[in-house]
Amino acid sequence: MAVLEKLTSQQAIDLENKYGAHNYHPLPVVLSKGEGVYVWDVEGKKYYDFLSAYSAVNQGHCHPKIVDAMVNQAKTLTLTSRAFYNDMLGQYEKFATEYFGFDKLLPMNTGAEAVETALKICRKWAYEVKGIDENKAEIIVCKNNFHGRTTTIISFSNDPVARKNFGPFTNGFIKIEYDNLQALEEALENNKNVAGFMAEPIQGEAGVYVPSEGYLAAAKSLCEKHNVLFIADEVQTGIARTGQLLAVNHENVQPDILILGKALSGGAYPVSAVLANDDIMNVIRPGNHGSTFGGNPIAAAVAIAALEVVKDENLAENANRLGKIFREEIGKLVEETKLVTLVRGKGLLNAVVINDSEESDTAWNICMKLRDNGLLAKPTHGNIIRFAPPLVMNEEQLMDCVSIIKKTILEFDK
Ligand code: IF1
Repeated sequence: MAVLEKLTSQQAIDLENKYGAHNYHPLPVVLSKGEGVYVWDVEGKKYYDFLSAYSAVNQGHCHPKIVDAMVNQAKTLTLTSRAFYNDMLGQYEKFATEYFGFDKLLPMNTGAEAVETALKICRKWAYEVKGIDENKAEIIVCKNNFHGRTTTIISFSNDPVARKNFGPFTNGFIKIEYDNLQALEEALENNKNVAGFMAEPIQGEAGVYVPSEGYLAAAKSLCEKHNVLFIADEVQTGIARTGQLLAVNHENVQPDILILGKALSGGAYPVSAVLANDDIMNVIRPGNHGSTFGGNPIAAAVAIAALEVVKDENLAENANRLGKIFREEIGKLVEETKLVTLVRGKGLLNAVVINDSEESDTAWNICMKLRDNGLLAKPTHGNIIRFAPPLVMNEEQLMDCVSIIKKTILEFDK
């Protein structure tokens, strides 16, 4: 028997169930091909992808320019480790730092690793530059955050499912209400040991929670006033998803530390990064931090191509324009049916709230029907459905999707 054979959907699901850890509860659809805004299941049914691998596939599935960069580099040199130099990393670092406007970049692979990296840089800066006593530094984070799944990161999560029985946890974090400037001001004023404030510009996992206008800019100036680093986790909101290159750009904020992942590679390869200026990044010296794969030549080639696609194809502009149309159209649906209470979001990161309890299975059932009708989306928190298609979508495709969503939800309302 060949190791790899063509499977039916049920066979693929059965294999994962039997041989894989049960750390996910996927929507039952088995995908085997992707192109642009579309994916196909193993039986050949075509779907619009409205998750984009949680915003990793902003540039669309299997973007030819990104795939070519990956394949060409894979045939030339894949990995050297950082024990030696490679001829791609420096070019990528120059390109990406100029692209985002920072002095330096530290390459990692996954979002969680980049968050960990940012926290370590922030702490070291606190001791060596700000002058906080060793082991006393605190970092302010927000309630209902999602920054990944490592032990330190779940230490400041308040999701019981993500935390339960994974303790003991890492100290040194202060949790405040999101979108609450007074809470931030109090946390900063009462404590000389605060090193940083880390936030998602839009809370993704919390259900695409967009903070009040001006929140990020005001939070940044409060941080400046208290000599505290403003750390933006743009792993999900970055790379054109919200209608600007970065979500902080909506408020003209330059973070002290920027965290990127997901779409930094167009979903082709795990690539993440932390960016900062020299006064901060220079606290990191040989031996302090690293990763076998971080900064490898394939990652460098893929990330350059992925970032070029974002500019070449005006993805931020497109996300901004289509996002407005999407919220306007779904807004009409909110008027039409009691089943949907609201639509919120920015650019093409949007969510609708279903008028039912978090324990109900209504949103799940709607997603199953959307699947049957050729559109893939996933519920979060039981009653919220996230809608985040690849940013290469055009208006005609978007209107097609809007009509699938409307039709499906109105069927439910009968
Ligand atoms: C999963 C959510 C999205 C993130 C931010 C860091 C990371 C993430 C702001 C870690 C990851 C993911 C991971 C994914 C679900 C997902 C997610 F629903 F949890 F919130 F995107 F909406 N910072 N987000 O959103 O990045 O280590 O995963 O590369 O399956 O857990 P990672």
